[in-house]
Amino acid sequence: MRGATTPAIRCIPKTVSLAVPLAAALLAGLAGSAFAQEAKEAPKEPTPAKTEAAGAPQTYESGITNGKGETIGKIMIRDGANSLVMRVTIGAGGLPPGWHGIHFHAVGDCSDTEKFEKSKAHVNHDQSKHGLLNPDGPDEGDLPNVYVNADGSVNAEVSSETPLTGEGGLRDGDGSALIIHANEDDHTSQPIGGAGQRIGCAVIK
Ligand SMILES: [Cu+2]
Repeated sequence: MRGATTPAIRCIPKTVSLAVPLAAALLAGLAGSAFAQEAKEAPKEPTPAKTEAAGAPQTYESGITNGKGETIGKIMIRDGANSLVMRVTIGAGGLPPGWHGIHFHAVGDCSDTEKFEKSKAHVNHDQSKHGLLNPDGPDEGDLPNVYVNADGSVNAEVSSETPLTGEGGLRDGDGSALIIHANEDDHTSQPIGGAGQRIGCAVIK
């Protein structure tokens, strides 16, 4: 009997030793799922990073096309902090040196590169007169002139209160276009301050 009992007793630790890793594995599994639960619940608490992301300004970019249909630069539009003012950055090359009128035109179509007439008149032009210096202006398409350097490059930043979204906004159904004119805008005379031909166009949609 002793001979038979001893191996049986010896067997117990072996069984236990097998059961321990199994139990440990189960516990580890439970602990793992508990951690997973905790990780899933953690984002419920507001974090400063999330708050910043929600309030981050929207940035919109679009290429500027010249009269030959070539891309000569880009515009970047960014919502301002109070969403009333937006910032427009223009960077381009290959333009005639000197002052140039730029405006928001009513339709986001730059496909007719010869004249860019598909972009139509200024945004909401019928609601007020053209010109930042006009007592009955400005219209919502008006923007300050930009200066092109001797090498044909331009880097400018302007701001506008024209709404980006909603009816009549720059990004309404048919969009709008930022047009670069051949000449300086006098910001007084009608309809476009003598700014002349349209030589550059960027779709805003
Ligand atoms: Cu114009």
